[in-house]
Amino acid sequence: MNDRLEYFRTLASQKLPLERFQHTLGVEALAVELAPRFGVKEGDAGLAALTHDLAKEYTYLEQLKKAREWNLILYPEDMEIPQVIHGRVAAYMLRNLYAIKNEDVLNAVANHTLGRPGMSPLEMLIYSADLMEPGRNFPGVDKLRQKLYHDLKTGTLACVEHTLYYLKENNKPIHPLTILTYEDLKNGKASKGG
Ligand code: DGI
Ligand code: FE
Ligand code: FE
Repeated sequence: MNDRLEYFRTLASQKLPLERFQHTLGVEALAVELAPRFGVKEGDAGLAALTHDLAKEYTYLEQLKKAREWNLILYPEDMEIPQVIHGRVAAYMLRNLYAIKNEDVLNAVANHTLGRPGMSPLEMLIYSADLMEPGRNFPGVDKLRQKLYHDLKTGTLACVEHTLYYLKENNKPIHPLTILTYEDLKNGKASKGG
């Protein structure tokens, strides 16, 4: 397992620009630190964190081309907001090119940008750690961190609320999955929540 983590850490360092690689290490550190608190295996948290942004080595055009080829387009908005599909592209590659079989890890990678209704603890952990890893620095990030340390589901809901607020403030289109994720967490229906 450690060999595998080392393999994907090296892969990320080779494929991603330095800043994106450092972000990846930040997500790994936070996700692995918090994993035991939420009953998540540290190895799964580390693997999902290290691989979540691997498809960012490709341009949006390349990501869209792969997503179309691999039937990963689920909503018309996926084409209109191309920055949201790199998780699904990475998960497809991890499954088919890198032989990762852990469905929970693959789901955590695929859904790290938009979430989905019924996220597992690992999916919520990666979604949240992505937004608040130590390298992230925006107003309110410490409050989000406090909430996540206290409770996985509340912390994840706060992350979705932050994203919705940011998107509305900046007049950005909101992806339907962002809304579905928000409503699901708000209604407390997330499966196996922390
Ligand atoms: O890949 P990262 O930069 O680490 O973070 P991410 O995968 O969570 O998000 C990638 C981008 O997607 C980020 O700029 C926020 C954006 N995003 C997430 N949800 C939505 C969204 N953009 C729009 N327009 N609508 C959404 O619902
Ligand atoms: Fe991402
Ligand atoms: Fe990320």
